[in-house]
Amino acid sequence: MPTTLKEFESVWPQLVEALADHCRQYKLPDNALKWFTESLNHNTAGGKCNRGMSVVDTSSLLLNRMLSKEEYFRSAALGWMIELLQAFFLVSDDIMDSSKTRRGSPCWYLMPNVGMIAINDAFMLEASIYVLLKKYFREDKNYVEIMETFHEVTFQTELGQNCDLLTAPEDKVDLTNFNLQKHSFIVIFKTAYYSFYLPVALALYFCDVATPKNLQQAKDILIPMGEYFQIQDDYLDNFADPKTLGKIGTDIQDNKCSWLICQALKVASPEQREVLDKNYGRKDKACEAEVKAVFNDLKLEQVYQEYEEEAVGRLRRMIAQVDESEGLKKEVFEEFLRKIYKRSK
Ligand code: DMA
Ligand code: MG
Ligand code: MG
Ligand code: MG
Repeated sequence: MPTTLKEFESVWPQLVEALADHCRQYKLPDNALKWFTESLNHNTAGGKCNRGMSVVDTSSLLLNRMLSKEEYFRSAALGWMIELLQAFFLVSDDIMDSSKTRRGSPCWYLMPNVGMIAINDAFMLEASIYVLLKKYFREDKNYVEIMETFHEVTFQTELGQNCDLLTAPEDKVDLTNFNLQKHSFIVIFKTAYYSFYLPVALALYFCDVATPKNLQQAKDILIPMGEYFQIQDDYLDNFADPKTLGKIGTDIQDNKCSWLICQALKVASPEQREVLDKNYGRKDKACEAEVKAVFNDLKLEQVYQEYEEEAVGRLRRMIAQVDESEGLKKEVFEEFLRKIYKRSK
């Protein structure tokens, strides 16, 4: 039985308490302690927790049994460390993307009295990972491997964010810079490693069954799956209801090399191309509406649905071919795919 959000969330207050205790040993002033716990709660809790919960579920599948109370806590703690990493990325991403809302609330940097303190809060969310990792995994034989995995995946994500921002200059719109190959690199690095590969890699280490071969097998499926997930994110940025999605799309105004613009460029007529050239990447609602109209005329919603069926078919065939002799299970991947197929948020 997969874990429930409720059960997973029940671990969180203990981790906040552990982090608060860590600060108390420094005699951190009360107002700073309160600020930190508010940032932890606002930015880390309240999401779907798919990444975090999948550490628990993958561990249970790999061990082929229910987890003991202690195993549940420790695997969930690892899961929450991914959620902290995600919180760190999202707080910074929303500043860099000038986003307005996240999980149905104002972005952290737009909350009363926060502003650019959010930058330091993001750093503290990241640093919290290593405080918790040391507290709960210092004696684990895979402590260093787990820590190195967090470090490497963090660097990969930052490379992806860097390419995402460099292909989206605010002052120079040049759609000839965009293509699906660049898009693929950006999304694999900014999203797939930390969202898909990391939870399974951590579960393999947690269960002490990681080998170079099964880590590679996991990567071979989870990276394309993460690419599909970010293409969904790009699609939802334009086509989802912000109320359901919990965030207002910014990709058109931000001049992003999104999957939708890459598709549009492949099929636009010269007239449509002119509209895109004139209106994409402008910080202006009316320009954004012009671009959205072209996206609709090009039936990108349908193009996306065809892509989704093709991508999911390909992923299912890859999963069917997984060699389970190295300890991995097809179910691990099936479960990931089940959670994201046709998602609306
Ligand atoms: C997401 O890119 C990547 C990271 C590392 C947060 P994005 O800006 O498309 O995400 P969102 O749509 O959630 O702002
Ligand atoms: Mg963003
Ligand atoms: Mg971004
Ligand atoms: Mg997005």
